[in-house]
Amino acid sequence: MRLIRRLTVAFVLVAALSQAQNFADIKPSPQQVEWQDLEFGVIIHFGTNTYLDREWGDGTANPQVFNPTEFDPEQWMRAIKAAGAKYVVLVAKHHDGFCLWPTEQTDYSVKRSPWKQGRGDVVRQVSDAARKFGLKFGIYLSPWDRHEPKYRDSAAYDDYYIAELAELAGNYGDLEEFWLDGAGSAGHVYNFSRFIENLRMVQPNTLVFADAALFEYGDIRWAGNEDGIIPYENWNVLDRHGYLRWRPVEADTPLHKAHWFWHPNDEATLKSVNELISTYEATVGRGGQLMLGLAPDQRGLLPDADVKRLEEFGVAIRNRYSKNLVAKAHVRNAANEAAFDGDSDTFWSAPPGSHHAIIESSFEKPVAFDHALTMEWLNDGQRVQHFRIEAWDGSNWKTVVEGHPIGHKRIDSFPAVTASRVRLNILSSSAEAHVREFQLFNVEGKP
Ligand code: FUL
Repeated sequence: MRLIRRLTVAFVLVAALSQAQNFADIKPSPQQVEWQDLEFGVIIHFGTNTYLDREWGDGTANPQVFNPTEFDPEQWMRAIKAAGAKYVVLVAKHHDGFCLWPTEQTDYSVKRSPWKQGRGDVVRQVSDAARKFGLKFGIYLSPWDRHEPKYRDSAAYDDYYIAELAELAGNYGDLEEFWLDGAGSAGHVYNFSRFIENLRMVQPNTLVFADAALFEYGDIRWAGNEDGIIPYENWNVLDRHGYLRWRPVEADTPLHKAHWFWHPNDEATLKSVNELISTYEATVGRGGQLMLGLAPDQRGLLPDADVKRLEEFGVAIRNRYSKNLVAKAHVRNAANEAAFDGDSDTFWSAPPGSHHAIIESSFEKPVAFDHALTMEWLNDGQRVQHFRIEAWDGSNWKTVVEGHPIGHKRIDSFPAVTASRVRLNILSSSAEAHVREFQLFNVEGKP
């Protein structure tokens, strides 16, 4: 009898453990939910490369070249805020191995530079400035290190990297994001699990960014290119050889085409406002995060032209998406209001257990619109799997947009449509849909 009971318990356990995961059951962590709401961050590259017209330093640069004359990270933060970004990731060490903080692990750092007679700490000043401006702060610490002799010995280098990481994770406050970059590392064996276990000991809430192939347990994945575009339908759950994980995407791209670091006479590579708007719409507008690369110059300031462009970009995005016709003019309908109120902190739920639902927004007078913005409440998983935005032409519902994922945010553009009834038709959802926002805009100003 006892044996049978034991066997039954064992069977139930094995059955539970071997149950296949289902995409629809995977949910984000609270930290991922918070991070996805940030939508737009920047990554800052500054170091010996800035002084040597280089992108990838070979690790031989003399630390004496690092000598910013007007270093002022608050100037950076003002421009970052004006652009509308919400978090800042600083490259504390790039592939050349030069450390921007006075680490105890090597001499190859700001300690050997003439800047502040070797007593400066870029990481300290940048993290302080970010927080002063209400921006979250994170770190990039390049695994590939072209200077450190220990790099040739995997185990010794793991210890070195972990010691560097312990300094950064322990001394600069909460880290929103930790960037693991795979560039240059092909063939090198790292103990990534140990890196992250050590990080998590002191920073349990940090989200780890990594290329899906580099570190399988990362919290955020790479978009797969540096062009500022998510070129596919974007779902948050990723299948990695048999296990599923909520892993939202971050798309990194520099403000200057193909340049992460500052270079002399580089004005021509500065992206135009229109290019930045397209980038925004192809990243944030496709449910991902935009990570824009910024590069202070040899003074330690963002160049004036970059500051101006960041401001122009921020103004352009605010102008495009501040006049939401739905919240402004639709006829109030208490049942669906949470999706139409312009407030992304509220959300509308379809009836429990439903797999299909429609919410309609109507207007006293017809409105013209050429962009739609939809947001799904993802805390309980990504549920919408097929939807249409439809406009009433007087006798029929005409499809304006048809798509599959909505996700965190989705921006669709189309030739202007004029209608007094518009609806979000959720054709299929894995469980009842949750809609944070349904918004319409007339961006081009055409009737
Ligand atoms: C890449 C690096 O190789 C680039 O230099 C830059 O740091 C970019 C953000 O990541 O992999």
